[in-house]
Parts: sequence; structure tokens; C-alpha cells
Amino acid sequence: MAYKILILGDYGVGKTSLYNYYKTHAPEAQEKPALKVKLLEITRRIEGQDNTVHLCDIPAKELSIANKPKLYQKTVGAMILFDISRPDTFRHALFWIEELMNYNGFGKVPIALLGNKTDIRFSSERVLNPIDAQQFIYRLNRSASKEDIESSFYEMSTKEAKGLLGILDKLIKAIIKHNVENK
Ligand SMILES: Nc1nc2c(ncn2[C@@H]2O[C@H](COP(=O)(O)OP(=O)(O)O)[C@@H](O)[C@H]2O)c(=O)[nH]1
Ligand SMILES: [Mg+2]
Repeated sequence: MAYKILILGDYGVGKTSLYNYYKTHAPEAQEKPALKVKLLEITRRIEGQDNTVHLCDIPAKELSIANKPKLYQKTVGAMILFDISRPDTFRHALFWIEELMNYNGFGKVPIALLGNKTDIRFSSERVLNPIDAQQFIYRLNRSASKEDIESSFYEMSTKEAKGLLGILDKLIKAIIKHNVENK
């Protein structure tokens, strides 16, 4: 049994870059054949227990409305990316989260909201204020019908690639805590 985690977000925010980071840097990560998605099997040891996750990156051409229910089905957690230099991608994060929770069959699940491309923070003009994203997650956690859903916000850069395994582990912890069974 593996936890299915989707990487979602607008085009160009860095989803595939993040997937590729885990593919090369998560110990013993293995890419597995899968229909319509790129699927990476990763095992992380957390509090003495091995947890296997299936991290999925969806190629843009597969993300049609018709495919979405099947793609989102049984997803127990997600990494939702936006690009901190493109505020529209942050606004759309709300859309990705809603859509996932409508289709996954479990309703609300923990997410890691990820503001990517911090390396261009100082070279780009239209940078999103991280407070907005923090407030967004605060409200999302408070609105969870069950109190055990803990979503988090991080700023990160797939180019600098710091703390990315820690972000995955924290999400796995939240998923375990939420205790959704992925069958
Ligand atoms: N500066 C910068 N560029 C990034 C970062 N992550 C991804 N990119 C670039 O953004 C573009 C889109 O990345 P990609 O992973 O293909 O995005 P996707 O469409 O969400 O899968 C590529 O040119 C990447 O090299 C980052 O952290 N910093
Ligand atoms: Mg991609």
C-alpha cells in the first residue's frame, strides 16, 4: 500500500523539476510504469516506520477534464506549486486544491503549498508576498472539517534544492496523521 501524492499547479511553475529532484535525490527512488502519469516510488522512514509514496507528475497533455477524475482518484496528499514571480499561479493554487478535493474521493487531504523559484526573488519585480500564502493555509486548516488535517506552506527553489526531502517527509507525516487509507 502506497500513499498517492500528486504534484499540481499551473504550467511552468516547476512541477517536473521538483519530480526530477526527488527522482535523483531521494534514496532508492524508482520510476515505475504508469498510465498517463510519471510515477515515482519513494520509501521514507518516519518515526521508525517505512512509508511508501507514489509521487505523480502529470504531463500537461494528459490533464484533460475527461482524465481528471481518474488521475485524482485516491490521492491522499498533494504538493501544490506556484511561481512566486507570477501571482496568477498563486491564485490558481486555490483552484487546484478545490479540484483535487472534489475528485479524489476523500475530500480534504493534507497539502504542501509550495512557492517555487525563490532564487529569482530579487531579480523579479512582481513577487508574491508570502504572508498571503501563509494566511491562505491558515484559513484552509481552520476550514478543515476534521481538525487533523495539517497543510503547510513553504517557499523553495528547485534550483537551489534545499530542504525538499524535509518538505516531503512533513507531508507524509500529515498524511499519516490524517490517517486516510489508500486502497
Ligand atoms: N529560476 C528558477 N527556475 C525554475 C525553478 N524550478 C523550475 N524552474 C524553471 O521553470 C521552467 C518550468 O519548469 P517545469 O519543471 O517544466 O514546470 P512544470 O510545467 O510545472 O512541470 C523550466 O524552465 C525550469 O527550469 C526554480 O526553482 N527557479
Ligand atoms: Mg511538467
